[in-house]
Amino acid sequence: MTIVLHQFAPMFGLPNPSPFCIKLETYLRMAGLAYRAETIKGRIKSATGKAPYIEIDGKLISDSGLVIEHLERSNGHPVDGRLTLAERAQSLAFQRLMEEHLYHIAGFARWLDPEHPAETFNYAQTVIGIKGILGKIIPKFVQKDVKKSIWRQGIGRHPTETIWKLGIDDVNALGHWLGGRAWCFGETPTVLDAVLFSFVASIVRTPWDFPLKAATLKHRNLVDHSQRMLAKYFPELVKP
Ligand SMILES: N[C@@H](CCC(=O)N[C@@H](CS)C(=O)NCC(=O)O)C(=O)O
Repeated sequence: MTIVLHQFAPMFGLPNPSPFCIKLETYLRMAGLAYRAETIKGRIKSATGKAPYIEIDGKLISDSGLVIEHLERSNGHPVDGRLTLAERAQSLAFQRLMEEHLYHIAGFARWLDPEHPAETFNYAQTVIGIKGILGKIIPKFVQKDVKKSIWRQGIGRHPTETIWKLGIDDVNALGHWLGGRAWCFGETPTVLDAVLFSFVASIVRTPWDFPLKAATLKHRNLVDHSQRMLAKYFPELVKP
């Protein structure tokens, strides 16, 4: 069984600019599953048109959560198997908070932060990876598209300070919930640790300042947790 993980190229000293890609690659390392990572170039070939996706036994599976569910089931639940039903419920609720809510505010910071037009344009240009004249036009279109999707979701209809507040509320909830624990549940990291790491690291490693980042940095426990996860699962990215 060979797993091929299709994801974007690394950025900001992190395994990936996408929290969903960081989550899945972290999971593969947690579960000790051998895989080969391939960088997506051009159109995303998954059924959903989104990344990450994996290729396994000639089959494509997309959506980080569904991929993890599949791999947990086929490998004897190596990562989340020990969680109680109540812990699984908490894990799912916090994953949804980050992936379906905080994601849009973190995306607003990366693609649209009104205080950082040059940095966000640069980010778009780098992620899209198109050079020359098209590299000046296409990032603008993609930024407009991100704006439209955050608007459709509803968060994008608020004034900027309300958008930041909504994300800060999420991060405060995460920080207070983790408290002084090293990991989300018990003695070893689980899938929720992978998701928490992917979001906290994505926010604090974005190399410009915005209110959501400042609020996240105030939660020393969240920052330390993401450093512990990076050191444990991506030691090659930790500077000596
Ligand atoms: N629920 C999906 C979300 C994946 C997702 O939104 N990926 C983004 C990158 S962070 C993407 O591929 N966007 C490209 C697009 O929408 O065209 C998962 O967990 O994999």
